[in-house]
Amino acid sequence: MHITTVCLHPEMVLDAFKGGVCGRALEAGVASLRCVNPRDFAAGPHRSVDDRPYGGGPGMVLSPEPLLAAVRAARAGAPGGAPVIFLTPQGGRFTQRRARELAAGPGMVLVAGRYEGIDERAVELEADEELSLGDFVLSGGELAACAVIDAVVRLLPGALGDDRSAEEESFSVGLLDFPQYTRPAVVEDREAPEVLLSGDHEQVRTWRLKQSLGRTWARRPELLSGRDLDERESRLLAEFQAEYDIKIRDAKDDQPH
Ligand code: 9D3
Repeated sequence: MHITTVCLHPEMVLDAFKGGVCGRALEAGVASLRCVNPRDFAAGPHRSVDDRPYGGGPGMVLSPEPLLAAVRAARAGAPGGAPVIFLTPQGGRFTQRRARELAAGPGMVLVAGRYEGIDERAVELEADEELSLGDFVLSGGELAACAVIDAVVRLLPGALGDDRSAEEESFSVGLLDFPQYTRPAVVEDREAPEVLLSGDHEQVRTWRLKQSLGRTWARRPELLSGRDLDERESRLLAEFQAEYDIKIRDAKDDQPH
């Protein structure tokens, strides 16, 4: 996979992948990562890449010409069919589904903004798509580009993280993770769940599915609305809900009246 970022702080992106699963995948040649800096395409003695917003207001706006030149250089070096994606707060939400789609393609050009934003004409002329990470404010698109790269590269064949069994994945798609435990068996009077130490793999699988269903119901109920539960899943969730009810009652009993 051929990945190019267009950004004013290439070191932010390159340094983010010096280690870890994705860093190793890049070293192994599973994907390539290059950066194109609009400043290298800026004219004038100051190589300026930003200017004051037309209409007034705070901050600066990324100028269209150096950005367009950088994006076009990046596009020219990318495989045909690699989408040019602008990371902006106005974009559609980046999802695991989009990560899987991108991982199945030949590459991507990720354009990160800075300042108050990007001149809209550059977006209109070159963006195939706009993506956002969510409703919070970053100080630039570089970290958003890093998040997209990380989510995509770990899915590529040959990257560690692509080795999760299909069975394990299908078991819990769309659900929150079950809780994890490791040694020691007791921490400050809190025991690891007995079933996990039992060695009964079928019971462990069932307990984990129940926890995933229960936590999703308790914390992210909207994830269950788009999902049909089979008979076994419904029973496990009902068990979780009954136990959850008892826990809430017990917690209330412990409160001073
Ligand atoms: C939404 C805030 N904007 C109006 C006050 C100003 C502004 C702040 C920060 C405009 C751009 C940015 C930089 N953010 C990104 O480039 C960005 C981003 C984000 O801030 N949150 C979630 N996803 C993304 S993707 C790119």
